[in-house]
Amino acid sequence: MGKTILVLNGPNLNLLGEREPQIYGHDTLADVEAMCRDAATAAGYDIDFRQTNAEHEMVDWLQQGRKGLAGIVINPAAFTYAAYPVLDALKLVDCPVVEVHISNIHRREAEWRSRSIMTQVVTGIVSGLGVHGYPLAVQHLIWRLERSA
Ligand code: CA2
Repeated sequence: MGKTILVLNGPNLNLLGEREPQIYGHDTLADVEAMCRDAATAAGYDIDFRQTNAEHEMVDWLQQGRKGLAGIVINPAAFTYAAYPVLDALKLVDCPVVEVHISNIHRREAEWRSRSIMTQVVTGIVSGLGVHGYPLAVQHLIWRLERSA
């Protein structure tokens, strides 16, 4: 198994830190990338960190990451709720996948936000721990790998 953890971010997360800080906090996506990188490099792993607003690009990245990755962390953002092509692509990967949401999607005002279609195929989910969920997910993937080695 490889030593790279792919961290994928869905639509609008490029604007993290600029809007709705009461829900998503003040950290930017660059801050999140640095947190993931710190968690990974401390254990000898690499991070490949990406964000896209395009569903086809997310599908392409998952297909490319089908084999050889240590793990995937994905915040599908609004793809969470209806992006079946992303769901199908997630089923193709051969590594553990952690779904991350910055907010607690189960206690949001809009009920539809709690219904993730991705949860049925991922290894696990972190939701509501703010941006700290990302490095925690990275650490978990490394912990699993080191334990099974
Ligand atoms: O809590 C999360 O991480 C979400 O996945 C964020 C998504 C939202 O659609 C999910 O329900 C929960 C994206 C939120 C919209 O994008 C923003 C980006 C920056 C600042 C505010 C909103």
